Amino acid sequence: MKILQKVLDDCIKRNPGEPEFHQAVTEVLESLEPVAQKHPEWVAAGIFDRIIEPERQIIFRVSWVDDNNVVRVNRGFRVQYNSAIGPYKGGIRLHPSVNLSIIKFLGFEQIFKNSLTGLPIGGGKGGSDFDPKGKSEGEIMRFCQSFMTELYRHIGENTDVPAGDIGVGAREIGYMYGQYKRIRNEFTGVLTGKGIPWGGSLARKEATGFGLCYFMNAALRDRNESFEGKTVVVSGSGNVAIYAASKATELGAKVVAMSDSNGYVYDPEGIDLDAIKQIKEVERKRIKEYISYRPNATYTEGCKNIWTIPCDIALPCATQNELDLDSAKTLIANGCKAIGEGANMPSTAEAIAYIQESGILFAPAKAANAGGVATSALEMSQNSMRYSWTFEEVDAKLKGIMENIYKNASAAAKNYGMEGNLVAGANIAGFEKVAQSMYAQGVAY
Ligand code: NDP
Ligand code: 2IT
Repeated sequence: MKILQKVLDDCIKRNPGEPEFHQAVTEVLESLEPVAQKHPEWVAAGIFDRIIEPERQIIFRVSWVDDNNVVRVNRGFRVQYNSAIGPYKGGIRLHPSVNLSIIKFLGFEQIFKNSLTGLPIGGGKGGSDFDPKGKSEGEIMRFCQSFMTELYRHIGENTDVPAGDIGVGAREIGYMYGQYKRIRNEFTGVLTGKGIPWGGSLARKEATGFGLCYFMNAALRDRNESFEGKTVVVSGSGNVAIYAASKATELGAKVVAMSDSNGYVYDPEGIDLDAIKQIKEVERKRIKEYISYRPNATYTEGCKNIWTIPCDIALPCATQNELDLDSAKTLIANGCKAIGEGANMPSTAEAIAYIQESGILFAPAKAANAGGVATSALEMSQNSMRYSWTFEEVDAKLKGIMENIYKNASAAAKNYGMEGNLVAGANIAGFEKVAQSMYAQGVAY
């Protein structure tokens, strides 16, 4: 890197102790070096220095009372990263590992992902170190209400529109939406991932997983391949994983393994998704329960070794850095031909370098998992129109968006002489639109 090395060095120095954030920024700036060379006017306008700095970062106290009447305190975050092309948009994550580094890496990636969708949404992310595991329904509700009691003043349908992420699904969005409405006294599309009877979009729940498979299908088609007859391993068993597994199965593949943070199940006859949904969506239990539904399946404690199961296609759909160099080597040695990232930044930088060198298809998160936020933007459109589309209408739009993202990321890679490199292609295609917009809007003196 010639032009952008200093931008990266300064960023790392200025944001100490934020490894996930450094990882995300390093990857993006490395891919953008040829763009900086081609656009000296963007360098002169400080676009690169500005895009890595969040427009606004909000950190707040969330206090709530547990079932034993004990006062508990968590930390809430909302990073409003970039609003050049639309209101800040991105999920809220509830997980004990949440800290500023994680929210910033997610918010930063969201800028480019949202731009890739072709829809008018800026980038943002939020969350808390609250651990939903083992909490009662009442505790979840009181936490979500308290979280929104602070967050409401920073968001709005034209300002910042949060949604779900790890630990946040329709239940949590419901509690947050109720509290927003109570405080503001307005019924507005301020959150997405809402329940269908109160302004949610059909197919939003399925969108990230379905979108991942639509993206992979387009990329496989370009290589005269498809899901038909393939063996697939999906990590995670949450929202993204379940609907990725469902669409992969519908497209003719056999999903043989899924996981949670405790371990993984291997079912050589093909995962029974109704059983997974019952365990995870209805009962909110651990994946090891699966073996009581399927006697021929096995459960292994520890989630990392899921990548030792031979497969044609691997879809990491759990969390960041879940697929490291060793896992990448094992997958490829076992014959894996394609990896599609459903989670955000699930592969380490070393794993990505190895996978790309091997020449197999690698679909990066920013492009491949953009279907969730794209459908959130469709939910915003429907809310603005006070109207709703059918499942089939939303699903068809989602499919078109994912195919377009594949086309645009491939074209950008080719334009810059890196044909087939979807990491560079997605970063460049996502960046260009935001850069043009920031440039056009000028710098405030
Ligand atoms: P869920 O909370 O529904 O599911 C998360 C799954 O990942 C669970 O199986 C969980 O296991 C597992 N998991 C979470 N954290 C860890 C960890 N530290 N180590 C191992 N496993 C873990 O979340 P989603 O399915 O919504 O999100 C999954 C990924 O997809 C995340 O990276 C998220 O950012 C990304 N994503 C989500 C979108 C969405 O629309 N929801 C859109 C685009 C990306 P356990 O139950 O044991 O915690
Ligand atoms: O990472 C993501 O894109 C999401 N969690 C979805 C965000 C959204 O606003 O739907």
